[in-house]
Amino acid sequence: MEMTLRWYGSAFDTVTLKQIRQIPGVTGVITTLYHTKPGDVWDSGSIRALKSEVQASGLHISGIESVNIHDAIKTGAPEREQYIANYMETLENLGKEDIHLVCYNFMPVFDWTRTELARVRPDGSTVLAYTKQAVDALDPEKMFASISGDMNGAIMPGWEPERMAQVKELFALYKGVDTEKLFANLTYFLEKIMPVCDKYNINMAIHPDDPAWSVFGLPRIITCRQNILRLMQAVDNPHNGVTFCSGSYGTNLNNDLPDMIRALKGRIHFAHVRNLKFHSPDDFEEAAHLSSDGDFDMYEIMKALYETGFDGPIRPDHGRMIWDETAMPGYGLYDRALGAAYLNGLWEAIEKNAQRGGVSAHAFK
Ligand SMILES: [Mn+2]
Repeated sequence: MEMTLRWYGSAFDTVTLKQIRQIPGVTGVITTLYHTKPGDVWDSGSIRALKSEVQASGLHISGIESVNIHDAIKTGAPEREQYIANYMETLENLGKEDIHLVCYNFMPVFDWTRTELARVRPDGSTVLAYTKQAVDALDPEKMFASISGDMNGAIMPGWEPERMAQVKELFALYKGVDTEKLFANLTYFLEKIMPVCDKYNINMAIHPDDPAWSVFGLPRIITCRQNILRLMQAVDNPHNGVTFCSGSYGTNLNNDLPDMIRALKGRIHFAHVRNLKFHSPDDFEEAAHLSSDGDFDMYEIMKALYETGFDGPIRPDHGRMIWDETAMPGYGLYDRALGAAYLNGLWEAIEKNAQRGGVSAHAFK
């Protein structure tokens, strides 16, 4: 396990590499070329520049989140061949720069969906939140406008204004695409790119849909144990793997998170670990990482990762906005740093307990 933090690049992120370097136990960043659009080829020069900037800070690039997938690939349009070729070129350029992990998602139109970006919690912190009632009452074309005022000036991943300006057209593109078609388009894409992944040892790590159910009538497929295992079997190559995101799979209370981790043994290449607090199955908010602040048993999640031999990058996920920080919602420094320290503490305890065969520490004195 390597503890990392997501970083959007110096042109976009309020958090600096120097600050990340000073979080104890964090040795890498998960980053991206944030200015690129889905379908663009990432050139070697830009990848190299990003890599040297990160290395100059004493950190390294542990993986990419994300190389986004063009809608032609998701909808299975004829132009997908060109966009798959572009994607393969990007993977090749990343592989040549010794980058071996790519997180991506396969959600139509909207990436993650939240109905509030700054819900106030009892301690005065603010968090992202979701209520089904608010989604049901909302015209999807107005989704962006309804939350954009709370973005603190940031461009949020998957919610780029130019993309949202075309929301109507995007919905039209997905008209004939049901869950089976979407699944077939995903396996088609993965089968095409696996040879490049094999050649450069690149682990593809699909991020779950967030929330883990259909919104606005759009198909969603990466939502539960059954579906993700089906994908692992459909393209049965270890480079076809998973980003295990507890906060996304966890939106559906039917998902048993430690059980899913065990079922995905060997295929989890990247982990996002965070906690949620539910007020009802249709109303949840993002809590602090601590088990006691939300509804997940974070110890059991980390223990399942440890026991299945997980050795990839892990990162605290969305944090609360605390201590008067102004940053992209979910991506401030302070609460993610607290999350990293907490997850590192859990890991140390689990690891030492296992290495000592469960014998209490005083036996070694
Ligand atoms: Mn996540």
